[in-house]
Amino acid sequence: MVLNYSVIQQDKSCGARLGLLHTTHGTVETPIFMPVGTQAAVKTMTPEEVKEVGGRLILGNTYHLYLRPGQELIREAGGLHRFMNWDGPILTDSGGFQVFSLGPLRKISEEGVTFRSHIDGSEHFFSPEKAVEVQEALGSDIAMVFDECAPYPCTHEYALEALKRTTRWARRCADAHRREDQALFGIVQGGVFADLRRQSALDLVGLDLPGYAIGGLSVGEPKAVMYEMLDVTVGFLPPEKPRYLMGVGSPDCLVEGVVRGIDMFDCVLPTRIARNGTVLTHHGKLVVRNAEYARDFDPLDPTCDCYACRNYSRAYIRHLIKAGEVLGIRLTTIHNLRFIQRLMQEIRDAIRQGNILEYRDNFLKNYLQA
Ligand code: PRF
Ligand code: ZN
Repeated sequence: MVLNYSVIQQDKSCGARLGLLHTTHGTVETPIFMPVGTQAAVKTMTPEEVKEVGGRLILGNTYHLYLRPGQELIREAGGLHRFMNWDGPILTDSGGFQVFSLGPLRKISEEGVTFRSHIDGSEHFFSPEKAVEVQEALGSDIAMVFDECAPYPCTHEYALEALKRTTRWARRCADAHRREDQALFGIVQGGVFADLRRQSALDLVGLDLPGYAIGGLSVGEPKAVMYEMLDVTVGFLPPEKPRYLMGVGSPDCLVEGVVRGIDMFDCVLPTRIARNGTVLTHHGKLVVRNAEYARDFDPLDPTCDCYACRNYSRAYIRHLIKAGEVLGIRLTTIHNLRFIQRLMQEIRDAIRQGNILEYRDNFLKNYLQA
């Protein structure tokens, strides 16, 4: 088995668990947050810097890398790890979500999706088989099935059709998948409908894949609805396999996801908000770009151990961002990724010590009061 997951400790009063995920490129502890490197780079960061802030498993995007520079070029480079100089594990998203986000630029059929490139408008066709072929060429440690993420809101009828297609496509992905050093995860869909989440999870579990993601959430629905869907879905997933909540990464959702039994997360949020001058702290978000920080010579977060907080002030970083100096957004990115990685470390420590629910309540009290 290429991917071996083991639960080290299961919390008694909630779904939270500690685990070890063994991949072709090393072992990582779960729950884990995966920084997003859409175009074979975590924006503004070197792999060494990603490691220094605690990043261990990163995400790449099939859609983007297929369009540019193309999977054959990456194969020629010796695979995505070699190409980008990251020797740790990589997970690639299938392109399903990105292609479906293109709106009027795409056309869906049973065979696959025809879409136009957001770069030059050229026409392309993606199918489950193509998504597997591209991910095998990239050589990621974990590949994702090609799924259809239903929009929010949508009807029960639409969500049912999307989930049934997602299951059929998952089977085609599994049949096409050859690489033994790569694990292929399924993706549960079903919109915000409990009966559909149940059906999707049961159908996919029947395919006996090495891990399962929960897709189609955090697409505009209220957080309470997302939490309810997590509770329903996790209940039908096998406890011995890893569970990945796709595209979720706000600090409160990470903590709430973990207590519901999620092991893996990814999100552009920490890196994206960093680039517009917003940083994460235990007391909520801080918009360091704002005028109120012009003469604030404290670090972004006085309790943070990151390179930015050890060396620079809010006033200086605000100045860099206002002046368009790229160092500014590099520093906010380093800080935000470090904040999230420390949060995950605190979460794992709390599970280990048996007080994750207490940790959650205390974290949310501070984080959401702001
Ligand atoms: N499917 C895929 N990638 C995703 C999602 C999904 O539903 C989401 C939804 N939050 C984020 N990324 N393939
Ligand atoms: Zn910091």
